[in-house]
Amino acid sequence: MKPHISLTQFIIDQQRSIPNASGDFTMLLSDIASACKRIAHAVSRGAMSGQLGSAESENVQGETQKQLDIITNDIMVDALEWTGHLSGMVSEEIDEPIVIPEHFPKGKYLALFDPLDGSSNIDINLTVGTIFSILKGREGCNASLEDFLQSGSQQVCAGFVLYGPSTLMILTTGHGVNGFTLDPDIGEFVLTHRNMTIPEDSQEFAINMSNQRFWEAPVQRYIDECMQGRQGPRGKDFNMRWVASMVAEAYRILTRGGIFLYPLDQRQPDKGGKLRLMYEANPIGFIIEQAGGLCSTGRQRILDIQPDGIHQRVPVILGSKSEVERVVDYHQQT
Ligand code: P6P
Repeated sequence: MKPHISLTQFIIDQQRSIPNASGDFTMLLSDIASACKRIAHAVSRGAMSGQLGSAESENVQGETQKQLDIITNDIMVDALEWTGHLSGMVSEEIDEPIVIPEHFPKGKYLALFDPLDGSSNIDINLTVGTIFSILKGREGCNASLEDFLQSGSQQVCAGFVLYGPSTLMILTTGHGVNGFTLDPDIGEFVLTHRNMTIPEDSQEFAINMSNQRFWEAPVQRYIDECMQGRQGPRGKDFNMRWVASMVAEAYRILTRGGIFLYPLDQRQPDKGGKLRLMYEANPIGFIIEQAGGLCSTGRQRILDIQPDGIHQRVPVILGSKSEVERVVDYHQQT
């Protein structure tokens, strides 16, 4: 049987169709893949590593950090800062943009990442992941804060790596969505999911129901109708999932459709929601759109948002096109 195509071969094949491509992007993706292999190893060690549990510290989000939040952040920074492909980085775990050390060359790209999304699941051995977004920067100089404040539609690449029963990278460079499984026997990500597309219709929703009393009316209406099932206006029964790991929800939706909602919470409307725009909603939204789905705040396409901060939060409604369109329509009716 012909061996699977490796991630590197896949990206180089794409690079060959781009006139005057320097190869920088190919090398940057290879560096990210190497970092994620290291993270997969660290995560797989589980209790044997002695690195589970809280780090007794808080991140910029005011969330208690897990030891592995910090360890995986350091793996990403250590793997990417020296490569000469980046002029700066943003991490969920670090307040300010990460400056490329003086003695390293500054490249043409910017990397933004959540090094361990869903880390509240790490102590209970459920799927977590790394989310990354690549923007164009200014080659040769350290990135300013403003350099990062680009809308999601400016992304040149977005991906996430799932650390689950298998380690799987889901990637888009704006030409569809492909999945690469880490083959532990050879230490390579290999192409296993070509041209992933999301079913337009679905009967599965994902939302944290414990926040129901704080949702706005359009979301209340949508979920209420799903809960009424075939006796209600939708005329069909729905199923519900909630993993509390956005990467796991996104992958499930890529494979069988569905809708994921983390809506505005009326307790803190100015906070914009829980999920972060730059390194959660934008990269996952780019992937979902490239697979034929939609990603909205309910009022606006996520990838159109002009950010005003690197840790800005937004409401997120994403997944199967017809379901997201329905929620957006309900917002327009209010
Ligand atoms: P809750 C993980 O912390 C995360 O950022 C997303 O991955 C996930 O969808 C959400 O928060 C879970 O939030 O409030 O259900 O714990």
